Amino acid sequence: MTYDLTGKRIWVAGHRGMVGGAVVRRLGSEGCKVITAGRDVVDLVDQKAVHDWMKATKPDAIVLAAAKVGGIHANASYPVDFLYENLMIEANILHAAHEADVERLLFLGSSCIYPKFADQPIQEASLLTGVLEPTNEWYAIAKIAGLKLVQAYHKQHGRDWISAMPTNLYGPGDTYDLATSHVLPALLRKFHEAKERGDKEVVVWGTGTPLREFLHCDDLADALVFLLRNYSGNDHINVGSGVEVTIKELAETIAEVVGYDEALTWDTTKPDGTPRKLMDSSRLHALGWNNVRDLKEGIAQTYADWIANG
Ligand code: GFB
Repeated sequence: MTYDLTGKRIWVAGHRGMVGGAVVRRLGSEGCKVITAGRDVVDLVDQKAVHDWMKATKPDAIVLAAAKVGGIHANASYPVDFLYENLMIEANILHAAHEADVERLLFLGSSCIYPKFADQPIQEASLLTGVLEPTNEWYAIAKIAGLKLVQAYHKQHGRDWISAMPTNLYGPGDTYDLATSHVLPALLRKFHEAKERGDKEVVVWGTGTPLREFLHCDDLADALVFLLRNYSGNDHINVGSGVEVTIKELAETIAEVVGYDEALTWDTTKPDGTPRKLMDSSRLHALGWNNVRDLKEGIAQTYADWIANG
């Protein structure tokens, strides 16, 4: 299938987030009209507000990038926020989109939907074959419910809606608050501030042994636009980079980019989370997309952006 985006009115839900912002940038060159609405215009947790706004706006397509997201500590500390808010956002938007007859919708999940000990690289078929990683099971359950709801609308109502499951993301517009952020922005900030202050050590969480796969949000946005245009199917699609590093390697690369050359110490009282989550993105590659930037280059671009724009 080819869904022509030209002239389409596309709502990017969550445009103030890192992923939504990247999708808005990417759609800028597609000849479509991008619609955005801040929380002051429509509160996505409020069913009636979403319903009324959707009925009045009637987008042709939606990229559902709105979500309550955060790093390992935030996920483990605020289970209600991660489960409740994400369930409400996705249920409200999907149901209102059905009632407004939205023709295309792309829902975004996360690689943490897969079992903690899934075979690696993780195939789409691993979903629901084992127990989840406890630090983020609340978020994972919400995202699994979201992708199942997309499948349910597809199955029961023939909706041409799809889901993509990205790996760990980074890039411009990320959260740099150390209590809630993911590892990559946290370490950029920690090393940058240590360098500025002349500190002799930086404390990094966990053992440094977990493996993570990282993808730049602008590469993700490119893949999402590709899927919106070219993929129509009931199965969700993994979107990874194939670029896997240990947290120790990541920390060393970030220290190098920032120019911090003092000691790293490991706080093993902090959780490691899942030991490894490398996605198998061969289905995406077979569809025709494989366009990932080098990790160190992406980190350097992200660092420069943060210094320039905060
Ligand atoms: O990025 P992160 O918070 O998310 O942590 P997850 C990745 C790894 O980096 C963990 C370690 O092993 C952390 O212990 N780490 C080291 C740090 N130093 C730091 C630090 O200063 N801050 C943070 N945040 N981590 C999240 C899930 O898991 O991944 C979400 O909780 C979501 O649900 C997201 O799926 C993509 O990869 O462990």
